[in-house]
Formats: sequence, structure tokens, C-alpha cells
Amino acid sequence: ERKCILTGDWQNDLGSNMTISAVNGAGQFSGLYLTAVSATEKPILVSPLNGSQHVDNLEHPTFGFTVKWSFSDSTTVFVGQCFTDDHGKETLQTMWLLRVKAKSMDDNWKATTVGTNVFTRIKVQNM
Ligand code: B9F
Repeated sequence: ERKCILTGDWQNDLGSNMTISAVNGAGQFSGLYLTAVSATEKPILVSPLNGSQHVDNLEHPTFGFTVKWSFSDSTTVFVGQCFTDDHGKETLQTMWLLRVKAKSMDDNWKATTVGTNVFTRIKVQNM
């Protein structure tokens, strides 16, 4: 079965896009994330991501990355696994935790939300 290296352009079920630049030999990578949703009046900005994937066994590797939102005080971490189907189509099955900044520790209990996202590889045309 085909190997899965995360380098490239991906889009999730919400329409968010991310670009992961080269994965190094240790499996570490960085990239850019553009969320399609934000639930805030503030304009959405491209935000940096940093993570790592297993490269010792490239069949269905697990990975994790952090997005530090450029336009808010919040942070999202994603964990997931890359699967390749019989036609070579890759999907990233992920879960995320979104931490918003609580005004005080009394609000800590409601500061983290959880969800799932599925990413598929996209072709980005050169301009
Ligand atoms: O909208 C989030 C945010 C946090 C505080 C003000 C704005 C930042 C963007 C999060 C995007 C999430 C989704 N996009 C995606 O691709 S990360 C997980 C999902 N997957 C709105 C107001 C308060 C909290 C959220 Fe905020």
C-alpha cells in the first residue's frame, strides 16, 4: 500500500485549507492553516501550524499538529492518522481540541471544545 507523507495541500469537511511544507527526517513539519469558519467578527487570517508524524512506518502513520490562530487568543491541536484506500486516495482522519482564552479560572471548565475533521488532498493550481 502507498506511503503517506503529509507534505502538500489539504482541505477538510468544513472547507478549511492547509498547506504542509516538507516533512524532515525526524517527521517534524510546519505549515499554514486557513480556516473556513471562525464564529467571530474578526477577519480570518492564515495561521501557522507545527507538528510531527511517524516516519518509521509510513503505512497509515499517526501525527499531531498545533495551530496557533493569528487572529485570536485561541489554539487548536489536531491528532490523526493518514489512510490510503485501494485507489491511492489519502484521507486524514483527525480529532481536534480548541482552547479559547478563559477570562478567569472560573471559566476554565468551558474553555475547551472537541470535534472531528476529515481532510483530503487537493490540487492547487499554480498562478
Ligand atoms: O474561531 C476560533 C476562535 C477562537 C476564539 C475566537 C475565534 C478560531 C478558529 C477555529 C477554527 C476551528 C475549526 N476550523 C477547522 O478547520 S479549529 C477546529 C475546526 N476545524 C469562536 C468564538 C469563540 C470560539 C470559537 Fe473563537
